[in-house]
Amino acid sequence: MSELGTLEDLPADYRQALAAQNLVPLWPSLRAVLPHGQPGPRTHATMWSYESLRPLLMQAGELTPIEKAERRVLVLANPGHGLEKMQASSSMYLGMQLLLPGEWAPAHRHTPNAVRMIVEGTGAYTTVNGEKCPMQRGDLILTPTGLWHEHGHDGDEAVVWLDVLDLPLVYYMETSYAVEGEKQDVVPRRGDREYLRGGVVPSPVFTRDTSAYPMLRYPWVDVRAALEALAAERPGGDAVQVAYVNPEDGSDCQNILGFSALMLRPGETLALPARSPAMVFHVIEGGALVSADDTAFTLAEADTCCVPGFARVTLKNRSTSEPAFVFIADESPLHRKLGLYEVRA
Ligand code: 1HN
Repeated sequence: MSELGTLEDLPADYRQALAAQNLVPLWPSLRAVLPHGQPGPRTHATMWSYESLRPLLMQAGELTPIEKAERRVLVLANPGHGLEKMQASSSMYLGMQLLLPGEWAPAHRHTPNAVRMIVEGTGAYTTVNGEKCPMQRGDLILTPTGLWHEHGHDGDEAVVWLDVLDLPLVYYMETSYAVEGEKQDVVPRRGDREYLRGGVVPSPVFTRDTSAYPMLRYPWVDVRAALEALAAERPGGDAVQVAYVNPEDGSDCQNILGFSALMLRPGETLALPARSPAMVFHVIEGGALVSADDTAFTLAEADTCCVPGFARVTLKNRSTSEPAFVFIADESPLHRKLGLYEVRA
């Protein structure tokens, strides 16, 4: 690999003449945009402790009424991108959202896709295109691109959830915007009940749901039961992981980001192949050690971390007696669609 000329090699008047015509020489920056062998990610392996951030989130509840926030969120920002960019990775946004009893976060819809992973509390709900989705710890609720959504709270304790959006990508593409709406009328429909069992879908065929998002809520009780059943079926050493999919056709449940849940058996260590998409890990139950290349994090329940693409990731259950359950978000649907998906042995 030969050394390329730098900007400083060029005479100042030449550089000025280029800039005056909005021209830039490629060669001083060629290696930066095309590093050899593998990308140089801006995404740093970063961890957010729930125990540490929770008091600040509760303080936001005292400092900022919901009317002044619309969405009361502390963004989990990756310092590698600069905190002001509000991104966890190139394409993933993460935030911890607080809704207090009686509060209402008004209806809107927007181009970025969102999901919510419920972290604590009961009594809150999200209404998505008229379907009222109750929030329980560990549930995953989709609010895909273009669907109306609002959050309400009929209970008596603080409710917190993790928002995962593809906002950084959609914003980068200059396609990010929202539309405000009126309070939605609730329709009598529960996709989570209709699609409760894998292998069978509502029949007859002519009443099948042809919408792009037939299932909006994935209850944790069911996902956890699926993982337990898989663990009982599979020999140790096989990863116990389920993907959140569209139950009608088995495709990724959203277009850009992928979601899955993983069970680590007591004492289990899992080495993941290095893959091009960045990943987010959030502990639903138990505790896990996450290492990514030369960084390691000790995650307790409700902790979250992200790791850059191409990192060598190992997950380890911290307990030798209890299983650990981890929610995973990644950029793999996006990479696959763009033909950029890579796995390295
Ligand atoms: C949004 O609509 C929600 O609806 C949460 O709860 C976080 C972050 C950026 C843009 C839109 C919500 C968001 C968001």
